[in-house]
This record gives sequence, structure tokens and C-alpha cells, in this order.
Amino acid sequence: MATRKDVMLAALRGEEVDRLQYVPRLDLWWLANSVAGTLPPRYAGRAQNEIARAEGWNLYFRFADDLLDPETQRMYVHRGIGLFATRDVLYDFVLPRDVEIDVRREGGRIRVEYRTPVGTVDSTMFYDRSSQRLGITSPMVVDHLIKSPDDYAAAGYLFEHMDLVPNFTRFERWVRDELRDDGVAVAQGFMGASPVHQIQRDLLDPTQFYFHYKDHGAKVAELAARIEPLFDKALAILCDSPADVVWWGANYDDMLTYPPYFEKELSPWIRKASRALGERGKLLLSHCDGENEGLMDLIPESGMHVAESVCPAPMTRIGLAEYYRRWSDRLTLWGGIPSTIVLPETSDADFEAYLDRLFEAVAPGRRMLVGIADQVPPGAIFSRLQRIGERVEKEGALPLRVGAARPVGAAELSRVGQGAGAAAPVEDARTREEPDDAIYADVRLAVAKGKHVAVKDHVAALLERGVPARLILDRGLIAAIDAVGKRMAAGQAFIPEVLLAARAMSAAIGVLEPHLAVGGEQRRGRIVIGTVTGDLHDIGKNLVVTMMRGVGFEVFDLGVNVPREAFCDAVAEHRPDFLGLSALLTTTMMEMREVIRALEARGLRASCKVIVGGAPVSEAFARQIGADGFAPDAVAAVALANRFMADAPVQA
Ligand code: B1M
Repeated sequence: MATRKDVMLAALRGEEVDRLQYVPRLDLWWLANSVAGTLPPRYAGRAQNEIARAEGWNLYFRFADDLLDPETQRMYVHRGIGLFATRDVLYDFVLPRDVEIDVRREGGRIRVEYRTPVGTVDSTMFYDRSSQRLGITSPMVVDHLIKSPDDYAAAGYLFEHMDLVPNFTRFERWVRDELRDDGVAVAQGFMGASPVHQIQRDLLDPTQFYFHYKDHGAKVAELAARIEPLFDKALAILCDSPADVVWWGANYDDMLTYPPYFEKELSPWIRKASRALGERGKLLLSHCDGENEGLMDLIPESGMHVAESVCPAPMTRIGLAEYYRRWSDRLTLWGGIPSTIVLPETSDADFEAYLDRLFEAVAPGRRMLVGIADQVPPGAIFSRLQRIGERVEKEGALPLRVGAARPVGAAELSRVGQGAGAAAPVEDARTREEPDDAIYADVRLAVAKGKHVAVKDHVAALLERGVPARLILDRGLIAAIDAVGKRMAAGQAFIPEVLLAARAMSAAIGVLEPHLAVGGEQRRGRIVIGTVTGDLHDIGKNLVVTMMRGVGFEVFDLGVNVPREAFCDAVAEHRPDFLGLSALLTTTMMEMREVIRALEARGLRASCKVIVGGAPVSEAFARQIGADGFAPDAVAAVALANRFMADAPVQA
């Protein structure tokens, strides 16, 4: 008789199976609720796969190890350079003998220093009780290995002299003892799909990566070339291994891994790894949990066999029907249920309606595994997980009947809460072309091209010609950054372009600033900003910071995981015009309300406007928690702040 594993594998391979497979991913939910003591009462104290077995669900075993246990921490100690020693890894990595390693722990921080013969590099991870309560299953890197161009040599040495030795024993033991035949064991390859992506994901601060990629492209390429033999070796081991499915690459997103970059730096490696694994009868699975609108053709063209954690509208812009229509002839989709619909914020009726449409959206159902994407969140209503299982059982016989094919999410294509007016073009008198605008052409071009050195010369030249600083700012710099921002909002420009333009803008403002002050110009405003406590996502927040700085705001960036008291202290100290709060998790967005309450309790609420943003945040939510404004993206955040400044009474 076919086991669960046989059927799941067949479904993943795109072979005929008699029904849809339901494979929720429980690790985050399980960890957070075990720690909080809030697992459903009959499952108190039970392991995540025991729960899945008891419910009759297929197992998808990702780890939820106790990372506060020092013994377990050892498996993650080199997480800062992207290496794990967990049971799903099929090799041991052997670090060069002449590299001294120093590990220091302080509070939740683990700092690892690598002293190589050509220099010393270090990275710091963070994991504490609160991370565990949130269900976070791997330590987060908070200080990256490469901090300056000087660090490339030591990083290169480390990777070039490292070795990988096959070790199938712990994987085989894990499969035999824990997973058995109740699901598919996915072996862990690299989280980066290619050496360059590995540098981006693990070795550099995510925002700095784009600057390094532009400014130190040769160094990035050289480091990638030094990492490449390790990737080749890992791939060879994985090809020879007992694994049927290999996880290769994670967290694609059309902003982060924007289309031309994905095509140049990631696709060739995914193609190569898929081909090599495919020839050995294995599947390459990639974690595709991000916004894929701009990657809809590139992902299937990359040759990957399975796109896992596919997270459709309303959490992203693409509905499930479109995903299935455009991808299922070339790869297997796994996911399809956005995690927000199993949360109490979604009504029972909307939850059921989503499931009604799901079966139509993925008809006839081949090459589809139903899962919650990216995974089951801590606050999930357990009975909804069961309900999905029941409906898949009842209605999931294949081939699914093609119904009236009402595409899932068609009405929800726009992201939740894409606020009215907030994304409207930034249009004011300054951006309009004037006949004499030609004199600002060099400044504008330099900003648009991100030339942060050249732009200073162009600004200085205009000042020398006697052009007033205010006009250079308005007609040169701000006009240019507005144009870049609009291109980004229209999907024609990508993160790096915006970051580089904003950096050029900042450099130019440095030259202009003394002249603006002499002219008694009005200051552009001050903002304190941070990602709320429990949330470590900072790429979007950093983009807001860079744009704000770019247009001349004075920014106090408190970083990530910021406690509410720290926000209040900073507001009391800096007296900003705005407090900016960012959150990317449905579990942490409620913390924004707590920050606002804390401001009220300290008598600081009236002193500044509170602006909120982040993927799950919406205009309605902002109103509900008493924020003053919401911006769906960095461009809108600047526009909103500018609007508030224009409305504000002139300061004495
Ligand atoms: Co995470 N992650 N992640 N993650 N991650 C999401 C957010 C998720 C939606 C993925 C999914 O389910 N499809 C999901 C959250 C689900 C939910 O709660 N609804 C998720 C999860 C579950 C997790 C973990 C819990 C996973 C785990 O541990 N098992 C974990 C949580 C860690 C923690 O924070 N406690 C985690 C970890 C990570 C990585 C470390 C791997 C990495 C973060 C790296 C970093 O930030 N330094 C990561 C990434 C990259 C993502 C996705 C793929 C991309 C996020 C991103 O940077 N987008 C994301 C998927 C998604 O969003 N669809 C996902 C690009 C960025 C430019 O956009 O951040 O939206 P965004 O910012 C925009 C706007 O939102 C806005 O402007 C920005 C620029 O235009 N904006 C503001 C943002 N802040 C603003 C503030 C403002 C105004 C506008 O005013 C103040």
C-alpha cells in the first residue's frame, strides 16, 4: 500500500495521485504555542509531528528546536555565515584549521569571531525567550559578517578553505526515527540560491548589499567565485544523497531579488542545481514566500521543480488562480492558503469563501499541494486548520471539477489596505518642468543614476553660478528623487535604484545644507523610526529611512525589535515631528497600538504624528489603532510626511 510519503512524493513530482494533499507547516505555530502553554488542550506537551499524525495530516518537518538550550545552539553557531548542522543537512562543514573561532554569548546575543590569516571578521546573532515566544525557529543575524569592503578578503579565505564532508547518518536516523513514512524529508541545501544570493541573504546587511553590489561589484563577484566551489561540492553531495527533495534557495521577492538581478544572479544556479538533481531523480524545492508579481515568468523558467510557501492574495498581489494557471505546467505549487485567513481577524465566512474558491482555482489539481503560506502563524485558529483538512478530504478527489473558475483573489489584487490616496503620485509645484530647468539636468541625472560623488560637484557648480540653494533642492534633487519614486511605484524601478538615488540625494544635501541654513530656509522635519518589538524585518523600514534622509529629513533610526519604552524615550529626547513604526508580522502589528498607548501614558502623544507601515498594515488598521497616517511604501511615506509638514504651523 502506498504510504503518505509515496503519495506526497508523487504529487510533488507531478504524477497522477487520487487526491489533493494537505501539508500544513506547523513549526512556528507549534513553537510559539508550546512556549506559551497554549497548544490545544488535548495536544499539550505533544510534539508537532505527533499533532500532525493525530490529525491525519502529511508531515512537513521543519525544525523547532529549543534554541535556548546551549547544546542545540551549537547546531546554529555558524548561522551568521549561512551554515547549519541540523538533522536535515547532509554534510559536515569543516572550517579551515588556521582560522581561530571565538564564540561569545551575552544575553540573547551570540557573537562569533573568525580570525583568518588575512584578517578577522565577526557576525552576531540574536535569539532569546521573546524570539521563542514568537515562534522564531532560527537565530536572526543582527550584525553581519561583511561590514566594510575590507572584510571581503577574510570572508573569501573562510569559504575558500572550508570543506564539506558527506554525513548522511543523522539525516537517515531522523527520517527513520521521527518522520518514518508519514511525509517527505526535505534536505537542506543552501538558503541562498547562488553564491551571490548567499552573500545577499547572510553575509551583508540587506540594505548595504545593494550599495556593495553597485560600489564594490568586483569584490562581490570575487567572493562569489570563492564561494562557488563550496556550492558545487554541496550540490554533488546532495545528488549522491538519500534525499528525494532538496531545499535550495529562499525568500525570493520581486523587490529584494528584483527581476533583472534574479535573472542574472539566481536563475543560472537554480537551473544548474535543478538539472543536476533532476538527473538523479531528485527534486529542487525553493521557498517562494515573497511578492512574486515581477518574477512570475522567471521562477518557472529557472527550472525549479517545486515552489514552496506560495503565498497568494490578499497577502501578496497575485491570486492563487493566476499562480496555478501560469506555473502548474512547469512546476509544483505548494502552499496557496495565505496565513492571514486562519487568523481570527478573518471572519468565518471569508475563510469558508476562500476555501470554496480554492478548489476552483487549482482545478484540475495536479501539481498542487495545499499548505499554509508561509506557515501556520502562532495565532491560528486550530479548528480552521482542521477544517481545511476536512474539506481537502471531502472535496479534494482528483481531477478537481472545473467550476465557474472564479479566480481566487481577483477582487483582492491590490494589497490589503493599499491606502486611498497614499500611493497617489507625489505631485507638487516643485516637480513641474520650468523652461530654465535645463540647468538642473546634471544634478537630476546624477541623482537618478545614484552617482553620489559626481552629484556633489554638480551642486557645487550651480552654487558657484549663484543659483539659490532652495531651487537646487527643489528643482534638481527633489524633482529627481520624486521621479525615481514614481518609477518604483509603477514597477519600473527597483529597490537598488531607489536606495542609490536616495544616497546620492543625501550626499548632495550635505553640500547644500550650509547654504540652506544661511538663507534661513525652513527645516524639513525630524523623524524617529523603528521596527516594533518582536519584529526583526528591516529592509522596508530602511528604505523609508533612506528616502526620508534623501529628501532632507533628520532621521533617528532606532533599528529593529524596539521596545515601546525606547520609542517613548526617543520621542522625549529628540522631539520629532513624526514617529514612524514598521511591522511585517501579523503578530507584531498589534504592538503599534501599544506604542501609541505608551506615548499617551507618558504625555507625549500630542507632540508628534505617528505614521505606520509594513506589509500587513493598512489604512483601516492605522485608523483603528489611533495612528495619524499610513503609507504603503517608502515613496508614499515621504509624500505623507511632506504633506504633514506643509500643514504644520510654522515653527518659531
Ligand atoms: Co519574513 N515573513 N519572517 N523574513 N519575510 C514575511 C514578512 C511573511 C509575510 C512571509 C510570508 O508569510 N509569505 C511572513 C509574515 C506572515 C505574517 O505574519 N503575516 C514572515 C515570517 C513568518 C517570518 C518568520 C516568523 C519566519 C520564521 O522564523 N520561521 C521570521 C520572523 C523574524 C522576526 O521578525 N521576528 C522571518 C524572517 C525573515 C528573514 C530574516 C528571512 C527575512 C528578513 C530580513 C530583514 O528584514 N533583515 C524575511 C523576509 C525577507 C521576508 C519577505 C520574504 C520579504 C520582506 C521584505 O523585506 N520585503 C516577507 C514576504 C512578504 O512581505 N510578502 C516575509 C521587501 C520590502 C521592501 O518590503 O518590508 O513590505 P516591505 O516594506 C515596504 C512597505 O511595507 C513599506 O515601505 C517599504 C518599501 O516600499 N513600509 C513602510 C515598511 N515599513 C514602513 C514604515 C512606514 C511606512 C511604510 O512608516 C513608518
